[in-house]
Amino acid sequence: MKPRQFVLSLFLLPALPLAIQASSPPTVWECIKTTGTIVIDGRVDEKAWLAAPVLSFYQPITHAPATSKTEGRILWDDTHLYVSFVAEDHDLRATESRRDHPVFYDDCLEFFFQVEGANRYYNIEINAKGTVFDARGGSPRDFKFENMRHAVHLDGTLNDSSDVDTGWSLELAIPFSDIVELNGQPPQPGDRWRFHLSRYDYDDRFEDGKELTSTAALSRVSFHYRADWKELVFKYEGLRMEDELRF
Ligand SMILES: [Ca+2]
Ligand SMILES: [Ca+2]
Ligand SMILES: [Ca+2]
Repeated sequence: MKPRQFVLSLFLLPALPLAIQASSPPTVWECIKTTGTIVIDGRVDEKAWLAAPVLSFYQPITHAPATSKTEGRILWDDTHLYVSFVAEDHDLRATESRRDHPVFYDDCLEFFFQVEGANRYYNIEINAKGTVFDARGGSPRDFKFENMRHAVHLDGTLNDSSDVDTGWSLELAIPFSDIVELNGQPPQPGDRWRFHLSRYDYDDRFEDGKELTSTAALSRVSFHYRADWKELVFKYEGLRMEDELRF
């Protein structure tokens, strides 16, 4: 960085350390349309994923980078919204196997979103066993994504803290036909939803036994506080397969 740029940066960003400010989460995210095929097997290795931009995760309030690195990706096509996570995790823990029970007491990956113009939001939370908690308007009892597909892949041993695990990954395919406000139609390019991806990582190395992180700049320790979420903008032009094949 040239001296003049450095002085300018200090002038513009007086309140926070430069290292944190430089990696602050963006407030708008482009959702790229894909023509690629995504196999929902928990492995985030399709060419479509490799071509997608990566969302990073941050701690609430300070917006410092997550200790446990997580990569989030979002794509869409004419029928589905696709979400994936690749999560480093030194100690994989999950015991809940009942749908719509509190999977967030386990290692858990989450997707919150609200369709443009809607009043109610959706949240999908999935633990490292693959158990689903899904809710509309905060209530899991009255709503279920009937045709959502998901899969997790573990790279380590579940509920065995005697070793050091590598992490886990999750793929989701959410059919637009399951989203009430869309009335059976896919989103239109230019539509602006609100969203964030979030995570609970349970590990004794953390001071209170867990780390909560999000792709959004959370002003409080709440994943449900919609004012802090990002905008998700559906892009007009998608990636062509030729672009994806370059990776
Ligand atoms: Ca896959
Ligand atoms: Ca383990
Ligand atoms: Ca963990």
